[in-house]
Amino acid sequence: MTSTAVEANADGLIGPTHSYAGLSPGNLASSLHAGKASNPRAAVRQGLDKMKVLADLGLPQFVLPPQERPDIPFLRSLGFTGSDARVLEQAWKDAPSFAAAACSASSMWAANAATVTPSADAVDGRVHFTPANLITNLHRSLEHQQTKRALDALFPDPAHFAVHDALPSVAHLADEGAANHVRMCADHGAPGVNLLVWGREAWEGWDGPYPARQTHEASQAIARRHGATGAVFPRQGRAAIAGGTFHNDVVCVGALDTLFFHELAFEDTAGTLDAVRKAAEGRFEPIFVEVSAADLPLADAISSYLFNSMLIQVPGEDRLTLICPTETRDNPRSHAVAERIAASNGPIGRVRYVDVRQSMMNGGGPACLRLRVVLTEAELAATNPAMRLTDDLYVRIGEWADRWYRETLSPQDLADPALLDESRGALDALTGILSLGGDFYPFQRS
Ligand code: SUG
Repeated sequence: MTSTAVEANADGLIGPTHSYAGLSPGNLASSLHAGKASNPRAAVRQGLDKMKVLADLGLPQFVLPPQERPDIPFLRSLGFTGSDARVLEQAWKDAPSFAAAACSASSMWAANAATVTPSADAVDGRVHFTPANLITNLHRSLEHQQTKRALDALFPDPAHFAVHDALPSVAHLADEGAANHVRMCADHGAPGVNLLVWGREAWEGWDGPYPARQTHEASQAIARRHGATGAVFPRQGRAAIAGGTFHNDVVCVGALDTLFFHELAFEDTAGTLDAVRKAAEGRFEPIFVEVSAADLPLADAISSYLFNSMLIQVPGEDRLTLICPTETRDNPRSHAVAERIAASNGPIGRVRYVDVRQSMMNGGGPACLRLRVVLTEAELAATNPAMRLTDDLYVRIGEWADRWYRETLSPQDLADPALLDESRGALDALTGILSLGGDFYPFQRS
């Protein structure tokens, strides 16, 4: 059955502790910028401006609040005691790597918040969400419980939405969410083909230079628990992971009938395309836009994030728009590919560039910052309106950020107890702005 549906985006609002701590091996940008000073105020503004671009283009846009950082309950669970300031101080002294993880603003990358199955693809006719356990990286493994709380706030009605718990936090079920999921379809409300891309098998020995963050078994478990139809399970290219492709969305993006990807994205390209064609048979004819390594070496694809773009259908336009980071424009090879594709007669008709440089320095492009959620009219009406970006909310969040966020933050500043107070002050004020109630964050409940 086909219904009218739209693609909405929920973006992670960048938190006050945004920093470059070098926490993600295999994410080359994170390693390259480790130790540099960040600008949290510019970062949150860039993310917010990107949300506004999408809202102004006519796509429903939602805001997911940052998580409480530093994560004092996590540090307490490691045996640090005393006042919150003392817990932070001792943790930085005795266990600095854990302290750094506890300070990361990484929940901003909402593509990793969850895997989403739209109601058109779920046997029970509801929208399903599984928050990602993100167990490959310590700092990210701290996100999923609060992510569930945020998704529950945004999608409150169980008649329409099923927000599951994360998969068990074990290496066999390592899951990175929608960053490894591409949905293709004739139109958003029609049943789709869901590519759930994985990097390793749970029981295989993995000997790559960098971690493979998603297991085949995790992807299968998510499809199973969502009652998802039309699933195919391509393997990520081993060479892509070895070259720094820590998520499939670094080398691949899809929308509607179009899959745009780098030659090295899949281990078995022909087999993957064939599986997609078969799954789509009788419903739509997939269009594959493949970029060769000769035209764009993998290293350029990764540093410029051509594929970590948002591929969207602007209401009223026939062809798709690709929303790339400015790094794509600044890389001559990527820029040439992007412009050639837009100038061709293919499915992508326009390229736009957005500045999300602060996030990019940690390996997070425009597509990383958003979670796509296909919603029917009735489902859209059942979302929490207080979390939807309007012109008014855009202004209010901007003023809030100017009041609470620092303009410079070095990794050493993360140990500053004043930052703990500022972050909590900011989040407390934000719960008011987004009408999240007075017990949304752990510090509000203790
Ligand atoms: O998980 N970076 C994130 C970037 C996530 C990008 N998301 C997608 N591709 N969908 C990660 O590696 C770096 C944090 C630091 O080093 O301070 C970080 O977590």
